[in-house]
Amino acid sequence: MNHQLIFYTHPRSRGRTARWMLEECQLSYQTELMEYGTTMKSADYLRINPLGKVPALQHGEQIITETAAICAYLADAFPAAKLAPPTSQRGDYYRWLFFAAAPLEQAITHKALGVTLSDEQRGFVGTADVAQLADILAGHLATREYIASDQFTAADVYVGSQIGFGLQFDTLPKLQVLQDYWDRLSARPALVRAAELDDALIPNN
Ligand SMILES: N[C@@H](CCC(=O)N[C@@H](CS)C(=O)NCC(=O)O)C(=O)O
Repeated sequence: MNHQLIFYTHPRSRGRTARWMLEECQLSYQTELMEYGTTMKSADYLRINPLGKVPALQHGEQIITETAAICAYLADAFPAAKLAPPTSQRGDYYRWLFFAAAPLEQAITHKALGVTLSDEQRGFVGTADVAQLADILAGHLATREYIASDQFTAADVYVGSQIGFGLQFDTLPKLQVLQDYWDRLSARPALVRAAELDDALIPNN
C-alpha cells in the first residue's frame, strides 16, 4: 500500500500517541496541524472526522479515527515494522488495546473530571474504579516486559501512552510496576522523536 499518509493532529492531544506509532513504523507522512474550535470544526475536516476531533489519519482512500484504531491499522498496513503479533496470537493484543481504549480511558477521564460513579452506574457504563484497573494492569505487567507478547507491539504504544499520561497527570495510581513499564517505553527512540516533533509545534515551547 504505497499511498500518501496524511496525519491530522494537534501537539497537545491524543495525536501524540498516533505520532509515536507513525514514528515506530518509520513512515513518511504529511502532518496537518488542526486548531481546537476552528479548523477542527471546519466543513473540510468534518468530512474526515465528523466528531471534529484529532487525531485522524488518511491513507489513500482509508480514513481512520480513534487513536487505538490508528495504532492497530498502522501495524497491519505496515507489517515490515513487526508491531502486531501473528493473527493466531492476538488474544492479549486485542484484549489490552480494547481494555485501554474503553474501561481504562473512561475511568481515567472520570478521575480527571472528579466524577464518582455509584456502583450501579459503574456496572452500567462498563468501567471500574481506576485503582482496580491499575492493579489489573500491574498484575499483568509484573512478569513481562511488554503488554501483548514477548516483543514490543502497537498495543504497547496505546496502552503505554494511557499509562504514561495517567502517571504524568496523577489520574492513575503511581504503582512501581506501571512506572517501570513506562520508563522502559519512554526510552524508545521513536517516542523521543515523536515528542520532539510535537513539542516543536507548540508555540513558545
Ligand atoms: N476517542 C478519540 C478521542 C479523540 C479526542 O477526544 N480528541 C480531543 C483531543 S485529545 C479533541 O480533538 N478534542 C477537540 C474537540 O472535541 O473539540 C481517540 O481516541 O482518538
